[in-house]
Amino acid sequence: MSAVKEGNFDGIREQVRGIMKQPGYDDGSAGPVFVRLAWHASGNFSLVEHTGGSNGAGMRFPPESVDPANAGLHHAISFLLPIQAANPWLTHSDLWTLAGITAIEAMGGPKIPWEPGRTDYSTAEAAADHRGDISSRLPDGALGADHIREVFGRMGFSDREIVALSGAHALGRCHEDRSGYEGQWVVNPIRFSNQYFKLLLRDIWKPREWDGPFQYEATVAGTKLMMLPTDMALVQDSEFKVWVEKYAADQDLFFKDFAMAFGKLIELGVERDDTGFAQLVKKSAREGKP
Ligand code: DDH
Repeated sequence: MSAVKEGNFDGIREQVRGIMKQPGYDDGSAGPVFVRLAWHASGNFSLVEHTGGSNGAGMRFPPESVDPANAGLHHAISFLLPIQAANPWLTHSDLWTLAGITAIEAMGGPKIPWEPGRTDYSTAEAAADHRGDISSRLPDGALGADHIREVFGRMGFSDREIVALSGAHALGRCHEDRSGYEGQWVVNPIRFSNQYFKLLLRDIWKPREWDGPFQYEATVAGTKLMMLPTDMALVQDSEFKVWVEKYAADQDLFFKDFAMAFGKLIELGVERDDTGFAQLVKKSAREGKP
C-alpha cells in the first residue's frame, strides 16, 4: 500500500474502501467489523468519570484488548494495519473511527460527520484512562430495556438515539467463537438499511432451541436470521417501540437520525484544544487543570 499525503483523509477513506472486500472472511466484507470496532472503541465512554471513548485507541492495551466484549475485533484492527503502516502520521483512533463511517457509507448508509484530531495513548496514558470499570461498560446482549438505558444513558443517549444506533445490526453477524451467539440479523448483512426494524416488528421470532445462549430465530426468504434479547427489548418496551415503528416506516428518518447519533458516538470524550488535537485537553482534565 502506498502512502497518502499527511492530512489527506479522503485518500485514507479510499484506502479503507480498497480493503473492505475480503474474500473468505464472513460475507466477503470487513465493513461490518469496522463498524463494530468504531462503536466499541467509543462506547465505553462515561459522562460522569470522563474516561473512555475513541480518543487514545485504548483497545490496543489491556483491559480493553482482553475484554470478552471486544472478542474478534482484532480482525478489524489487523485488516487496517497496512493502512496504518503506510501512513505513520495517522493515529489508530482516527483510523478506527474513520474506517467505521467509511464502511457504513460504502455499504449504502448515510454520510456521517467525522473530524480528525484523536491521539493515541502511550501505555501509561492508557492505564490512566483505564481506571474504574471501563472494560465492563459495553452492553450485554442477554439483558433487557433497563440495562440498555443504563449503558447508553452513561454515554448521554436518549431513547430515540438508542433505537437509531441499534439499527447498525442490519450489518454483520454474531460469531459463536466471539460472543457465543450465532447468525445474522437481516438477509443481506453487508447492506445498510432499515430492514432490522422491519424484521423486529414481524411476528416471526421464536426462541432458538440449542445449547448456546438464549437468542431468537426466524427464517426469512430461505435465510436463517437471529435477534438478541436486547434487540427484542426494543419492541417489548413501548417507548423504544415507537422509534422502531418510525424507522421501519421511514428509512430517510432512520438514516438522518443514525448519522447524527453515530457522529455523536465517535466524538464522545474527544475534546480538542485549539490546535485541533485531543490528547492535551484530556490530559489536563485528568490532572484537574482547567
Ligand atoms: Fe452490536 N453486537 N450490540 N451494535 N454489532 C454484535 C455485532 C455487531 C450488541 C451485541 C452484539 C450495537 C449495539 C449492541 C454491531 C454494531 C452495533 C454482536 C456479535 C453482539 C453480541 C459479536 C460477534 O459474535 O462477533 C448489544 C447487546 C447492543 C446493545 O445496544 C444493547 C450498536 C449501538 C452498534 C453500532 O454500530 C452503532 C455490528 C456492526 C456488529 C456486527 C459485527 C461483525 O463482525 O459482523
